[in-house]
Amino acid sequence: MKHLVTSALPYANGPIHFGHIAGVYLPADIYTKHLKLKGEKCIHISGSDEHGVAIMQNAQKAKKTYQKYVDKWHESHSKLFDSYGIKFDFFGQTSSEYHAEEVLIWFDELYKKGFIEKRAEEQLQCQSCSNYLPDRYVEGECYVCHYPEARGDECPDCGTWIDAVKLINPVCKFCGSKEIEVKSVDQWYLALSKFHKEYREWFEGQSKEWRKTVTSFVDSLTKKEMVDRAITRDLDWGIDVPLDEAKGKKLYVWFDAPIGYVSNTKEFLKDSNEDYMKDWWQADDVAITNFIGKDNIIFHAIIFPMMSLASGRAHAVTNLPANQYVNLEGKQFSKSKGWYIEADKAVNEFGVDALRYYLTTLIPETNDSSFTWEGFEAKINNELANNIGNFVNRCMTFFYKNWNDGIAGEKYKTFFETDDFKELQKQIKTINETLDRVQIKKALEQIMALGQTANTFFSDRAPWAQIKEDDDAAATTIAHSSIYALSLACLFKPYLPVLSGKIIEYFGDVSDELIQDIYTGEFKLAQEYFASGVQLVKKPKGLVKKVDADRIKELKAELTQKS
Ligand code: B3M
Ligand code: ZN
Repeated sequence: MKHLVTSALPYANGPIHFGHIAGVYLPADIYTKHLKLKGEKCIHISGSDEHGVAIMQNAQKAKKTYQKYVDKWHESHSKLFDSYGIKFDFFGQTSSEYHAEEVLIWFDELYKKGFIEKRAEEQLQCQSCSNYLPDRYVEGECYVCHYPEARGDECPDCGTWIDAVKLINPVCKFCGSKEIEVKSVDQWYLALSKFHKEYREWFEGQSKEWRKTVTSFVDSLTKKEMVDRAITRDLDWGIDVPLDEAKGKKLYVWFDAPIGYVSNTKEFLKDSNEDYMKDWWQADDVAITNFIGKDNIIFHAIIFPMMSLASGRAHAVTNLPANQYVNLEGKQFSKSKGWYIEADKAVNEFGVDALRYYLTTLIPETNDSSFTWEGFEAKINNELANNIGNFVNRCMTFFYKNWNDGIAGEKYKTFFETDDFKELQKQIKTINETLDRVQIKKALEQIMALGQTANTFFSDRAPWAQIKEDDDAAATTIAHSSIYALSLACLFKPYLPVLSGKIIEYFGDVSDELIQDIYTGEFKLAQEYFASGVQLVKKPKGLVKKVDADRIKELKAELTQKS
């Protein structure tokens, strides 16, 4: 099986916060790294989502051209991901030429097959500036809950999916005028209703192992029927609708965005001998995993699969690990209300491992979770530093000090005859399986439990006491403990790139094959490697820096003052 992993394309329209990182990009990154470490063929594709009304409005506010505006955010997001050790095989842009090309192929295919149809739609038009007012270009009172600032696409208060023509007292967001009329305008619709039966067949077959949060939501929306959706807009930013009749119209952002997974794969492979269609999107031996937040389920579980299958252009998603939300100290992140932590500053201050560790424990797989500064402090100090940092550090320091010339192979060999070794292998296999099922948080807990086992192994034997009476026994303890240490380093590789790298460095020449052999619990190469004895090549230094409690108090106070 080959693996095509995608992360939701972030809007090039504002900063990325911990919720995005823990909900989408970090789990996708860890999953990809896991697969690659196992030696599986795998690519991780994403990119900026650069169309849509929200972006147009903010670009206008910032007095920038749309292109300059999205380019700026694209660059800023790329840097942020980098600083978090989040790697993509390709991270593209939906405003690019290659993307528009691919989108037009999809449109043509769907159009030819009768899945795109023209219909007259009632739409609002401002009589003062004469703009049509799709989506967020109009605001007014919600006709369901009477919240006064409902937008043309959604009411932020009650969540109703708004029909803009029904808004009470609508206001034009271009010019502020209230002189608004309802006009009949032609738009093109994606005929989801025509594909209902085929869609349900696919969905029922495919989603058996999906999270309940996803399947019950999709069932509620599609079991009885599917509703057609307009995929064109009267705007001046987006991909042109390729029909003479539709001159001046653009494709709706949510029509083009998911095709970005495909176009970015194409761009990634353009100079290789692989074909993005034959070898990936249309190949039977490829598993497609889309990492998304729960607000994107409709498009990834219903609309894009329908587009893929109805057009015949691509296979639809295999697994859809959609996550819930991450809050900040119990409330939603809000940049405008100051309830916010800048992700780039945090990683600069505390380092990539500390943030990746804590954010992994917050992955909201089944329920919303909450970032708290105290939680951060506790997790880093009590778990990462006390469990892992301490064990590896004590073991390596003792090793370096007492056996500077190395420990002979026979001291290692005996480990592989013990039940402890069998147990270690078993635990590693379990961790692998947990990650295969995309239970990223649970697998980290299992690795931490292994850390606990290693700690106990080390403390029970007390090599500092052993060495006073029996040098051989102490050397054996350290040899066996260092097998645990290197195993932990390999298992942490997808999670904590820096810590893992530092531990591996102590051992000197560790090949990728050896890492893979340990990572998968095989220990074939590992037994050979250890049989020739080990000499540490670097003086061990503190591995995990503790988080300062006073600094945490300051940060917490800063947050509450700002809001
Ligand atoms: N741009 C929405 C979001 O970040 C979005 C996802 C597109 S994936 C094709 O919530
Ligand atoms: Zn107006």
